[in-house]
Amino acid sequence: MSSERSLVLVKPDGVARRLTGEVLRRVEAKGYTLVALAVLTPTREQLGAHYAEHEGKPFYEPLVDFMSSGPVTAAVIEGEGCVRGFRALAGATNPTDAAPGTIRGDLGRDWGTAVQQNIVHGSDSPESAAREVAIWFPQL
Ligand code: IDP
Ligand code: MG
Repeated sequence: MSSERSLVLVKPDGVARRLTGEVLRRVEAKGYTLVALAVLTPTREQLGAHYAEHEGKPFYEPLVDFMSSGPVTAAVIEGEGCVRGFRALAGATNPTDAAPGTIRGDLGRDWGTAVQQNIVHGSDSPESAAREVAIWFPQL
């Protein structure tokens, strides 16, 4: 019995484009379980904690601006290997390079913005997932 969990976000571009259902459909079709779900507009403080590793990078301020620009759908998913598995579903960070068949490859593109608008976030390790779940779902 695995209880590996990952933190998935449908970013403001994905929510605005009505892609939450499409993202969750792919998560469920893959076989992962939805453990928690919320729609909220994150604060800059919350995003500062979530993206602490990127502080100081050229895209950091545009990233926080973008991520706080509107509602996101936050989800905790569960299943053996789901951290790596969701990253595979999401595809490469740059949506221009992301392979067809992936969320970013099928649904994303470069819009010429300072930060890549790439529809989803997924935790990059089980340790990151634990840290991120505590930020987005402190009740879990
Ligand atoms: P990830 O979301 O694939 O894990 P990270 O390197 O953690 O990618 O970067 C976080 C987010 O910051 C990305 O999803 C993307 O929106 C944005 N980003 C990352 N690198 C760049 C860049 O070089 N230019 C513009 N935006 C970037
Ligand atoms: Mg990342």
